[in-house]
Amino acid sequence: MIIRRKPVWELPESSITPARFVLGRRKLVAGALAMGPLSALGAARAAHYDPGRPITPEHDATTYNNYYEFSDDKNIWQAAQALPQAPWSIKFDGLVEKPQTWALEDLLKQVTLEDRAYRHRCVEAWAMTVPWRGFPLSRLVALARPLASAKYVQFQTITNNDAMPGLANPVYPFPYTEAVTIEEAANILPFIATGLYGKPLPPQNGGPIRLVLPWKYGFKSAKALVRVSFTEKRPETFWRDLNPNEYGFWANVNPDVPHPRWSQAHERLLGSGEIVPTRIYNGYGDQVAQLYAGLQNEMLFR
Ligand SMILES: Nc1nc2c(c(=O)[nH]1)N[C@H]1C(S)=C(S)[C@@H](COP(=O)(O)O)O[C@H]1N2
Ligand SMILES: [Mo]
Repeated sequence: MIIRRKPVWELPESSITPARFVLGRRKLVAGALAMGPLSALGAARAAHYDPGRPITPEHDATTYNNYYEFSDDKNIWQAAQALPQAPWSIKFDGLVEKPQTWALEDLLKQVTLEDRAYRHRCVEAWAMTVPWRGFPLSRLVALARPLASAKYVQFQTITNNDAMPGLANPVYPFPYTEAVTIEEAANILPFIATGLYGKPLPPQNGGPIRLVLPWKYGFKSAKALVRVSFTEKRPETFWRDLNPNEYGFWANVNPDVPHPRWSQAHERLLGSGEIVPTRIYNGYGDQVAQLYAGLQNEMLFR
């Protein structure tokens, strides 16, 4: 039996399904919040949802990072401080009504920030639970105004050769890109983060703006976004380009589908070091499993 549970972060607007990316959604959300008991709390609602695990200590989440533009080492947080966080702009292009480039501060005037604590599961079998601040990806897509022909949303990371020494490594197909389907982008879970632990998103975690897809392996959550493109064809993505046998397009978390070189059954929590069982869709199946109905012939879990 499938029991429908409340979305994991228990915000009132989560009952609104953004089936269409319309700008009116912002008003709807504002209206729903105004009626709800949390309206006065604004962006400081972190306590109102329960990721079901302790929040990872901030020190661990901000000093143990994957960011190959800097290095394939986890210890990049100091080097990442060299990446200028402003001025920052984001380009929307491809199958859109009109290509646009937004200054980040102008884009942020168009959104309502909220806090969401999400579990994050790296494909390497470590995990963290962090309080992001940001806004739904569906809102960003609405601002980009895609055409009806757009089937995929592609995300591209900055390439700053002065600040990012890892870009010189010819092994990797930079720029780092990732993508989701337009249906995935319309789901309530995907998030665009601009903050972490109530602070601006630090450069090592993808500041000033990144993607967060909590039901997928962490590599899908591209950092330091400078371009969002809409396409009809499935775009190539960084890790899949590097090794399509090990890293696919869908990359949904599943403990029963091992990586070719290791098990995905368990994960190690940053901070405590505790080893806990991994859950299908990283425990977010109630929100996202229906996105994959009829796609069982695809490599959904790698
Ligand atoms: N641009 C870019 N984005 C990236 C990566 C990267 O190397 N470059 N690594 C990914 C991987 S593998 C993970 S697990 C997460 C790590 O995010 P964190 O460092 O904030 O924990 O970022 C993802 N986004
Ligand atoms: Mo990862």
